[in-house]
Amino acid sequence: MATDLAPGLIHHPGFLDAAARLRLADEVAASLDAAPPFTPRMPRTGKPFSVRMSNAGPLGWVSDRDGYRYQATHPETGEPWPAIPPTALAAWEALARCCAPPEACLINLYDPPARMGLHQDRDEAEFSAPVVSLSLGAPALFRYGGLRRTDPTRSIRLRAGDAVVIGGASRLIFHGVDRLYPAADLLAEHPLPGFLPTGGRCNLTLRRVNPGTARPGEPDLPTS
Ligand code: MD3
Ligand code: FE
Repeated sequence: MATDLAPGLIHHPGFLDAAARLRLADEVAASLDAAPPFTPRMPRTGKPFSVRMSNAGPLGWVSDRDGYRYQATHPETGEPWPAIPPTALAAWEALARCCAPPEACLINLYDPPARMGLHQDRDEAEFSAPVVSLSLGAPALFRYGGLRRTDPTRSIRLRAGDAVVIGGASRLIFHGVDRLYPAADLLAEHPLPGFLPTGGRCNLTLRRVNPGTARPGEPDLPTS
């Protein structure tokens, strides 16, 4: 069922079944009620992203003129982020095979023609833990390459319910989202009441930000 796309980069097509996708969509809707989507901006230039974002968990990823960073509060409401959705937490437990609970769950909202340019995820202080990605809504063309921006790239389609685990030798590869595809099955792929327009996509990434404890079963280290 799972496919190794590259060393450390594992695709689990249909990891979440239809019931789990609906449950996660409801949990994300509740999370976004508490922490409304915001439009991130590029450091220095202030150019807005086409993807809207929110977060759940002790820390959230934000970007504005001052730069990229993780912080404990919503950039507009000043409130702490809500708890990570239970269905996403269960996916981390099943797939991450790692150290400590995730500290951040970044919620990306794609409303066509939103896209995400080729980038590395390197704002974390912990690269030994994997990133776990979950997709809902419309399919997307995901592109990934190597450790250098100019390395050759490959593309795969990510569909609703797919999980991707990004760890090991792939943790710092360049990747992005080139485009969305029309959802073939709105009932199965668009259980996103209220928080995305028809044809939209939602991606959750679960991350460690700070080093956790080395030994399993021990309480996690403080994050601040
Ligand atoms: C490869 N999100 O939030 S998920 C991101 O579909 C991000 O919204 C994309 O890239 C999305 O940073 C892709 C798959 C993914 C996530 C994190 C990675 C691939 C990755 C980190 C390192 C390498
Ligand atoms: Fe990324």
